[in-house]
Amino acid sequence: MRTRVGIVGAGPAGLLLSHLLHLHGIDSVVLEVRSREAIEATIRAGVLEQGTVDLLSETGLGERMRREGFRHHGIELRFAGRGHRIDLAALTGGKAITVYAQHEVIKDLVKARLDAGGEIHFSVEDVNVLDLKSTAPTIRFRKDGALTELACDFIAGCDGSQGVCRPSVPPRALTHYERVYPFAWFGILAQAPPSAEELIYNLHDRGFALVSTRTREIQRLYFQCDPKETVADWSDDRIWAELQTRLAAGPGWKLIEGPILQKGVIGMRSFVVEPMQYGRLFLAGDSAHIVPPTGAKGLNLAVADVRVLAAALVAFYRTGRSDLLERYSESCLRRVWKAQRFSWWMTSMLHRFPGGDPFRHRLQIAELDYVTSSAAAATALAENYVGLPIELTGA
Ligand code: RFL
Ligand code: PHB
Repeated sequence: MRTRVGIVGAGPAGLLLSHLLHLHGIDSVVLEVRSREAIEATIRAGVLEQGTVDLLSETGLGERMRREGFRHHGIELRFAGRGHRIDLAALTGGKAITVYAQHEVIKDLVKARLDAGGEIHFSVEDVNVLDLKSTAPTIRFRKDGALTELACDFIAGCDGSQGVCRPSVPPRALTHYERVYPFAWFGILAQAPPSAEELIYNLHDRGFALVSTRTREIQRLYFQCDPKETVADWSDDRIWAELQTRLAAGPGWKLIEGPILQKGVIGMRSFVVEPMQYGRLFLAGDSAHIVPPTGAKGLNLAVADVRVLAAALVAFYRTGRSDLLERYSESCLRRVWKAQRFSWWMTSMLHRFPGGDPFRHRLQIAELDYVTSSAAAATALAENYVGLPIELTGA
């Protein structure tokens, strides 16, 4: 087997890269360890930045998103029992976010690739990336038990935080930056109508809570918990009582409850690897960086990376120039670190840290007070939340 770009991982990064390359006539093959059913059913992100929405729309993937997604022009920051609206659109010249589940984006991408004759191999095993420093890197894998080799010009490592691509780079070639937070998120999907028209990020003495949505019938809610806690520790009644307590905001507001359809505990960490390239292997998305979910940036960063990578590969195949590929890591990392800063800042402002340091808590309240009362501070939050621009220098 031979292709120009071998792509490891059919997450948002890998599938979108394959789609963007196809639109420029560049062939690729995507290899995925899980089944199509599994990737289309995994519950993860929900918030798409304005730039992500624009890119999906411009490349023919926006039809269902426009119909079924929810465009939100603001978010609420709630603390000390009171809500404060951040008017994203007014503060950013009309930009907004769209709430449309990651697995719906995945379904749209898989369908677009398969309809266009694209090659995605699901449920492959034993994936290995080889000869990364040569001009002919190879991916070896098992499909239906048979060992197969895919010869490539380039390999895109889009295999997420637990993939094989990053660990295949000699350790001394990479620098890791990491911060692990002393708390986690407990996430649920509940069958209930929305309790609010916009997302609510809430700080309470008992910890963080987040009200998000999926559809008119299904809501997505999160609350801060101890990383050691498990789903078994939280009965449905206990979950609703905790959420009601944390989100209480006077007599006029109540969280609407309903049957809980899914529960999970999500660890929180910040992680970046530098550089995002080794020879002809390019890392994109979660394989190169992880953000805590408080800023809603992970999927959006994956999209930004592959946009830069696709532009660099298109330039290479059109004109033979490789300078954009050489600058790929540097271009992405500037934006990655800004998203890291924003995600760390949102996380630090909105969570209770174990030990209950009263000084830190006062600072958090002061920060929230400042962000919700100063146009300058609110604008800084808004422009980061809707997404900083993607710089495609020289493309
Ligand atoms: P993915 O989505 O993890 O996809 C990687 C794919 O690679 C496959 N794979 C392999 N394939 C072949 N060979 C191997 N050896 C392989 N090893 C792994 C995997 O099966 C998988 O299909 O990475 P990608 O494409 O980089 O996308 C990143 C995003 O998925 C992630 O950043 C977001 O989900 C993060 N995130 C959010 N991001 C946002 O932008 N907005 C949000 O609102 C948001 N909310 C969230 C989130 C992540 C969450 N969790 C569960 C961590 C909310 C949550 C709860
Ligand atoms: C979600 O809807 O899953 C979601 C929303 C906002 C976040 C993280 C996750 O910050």
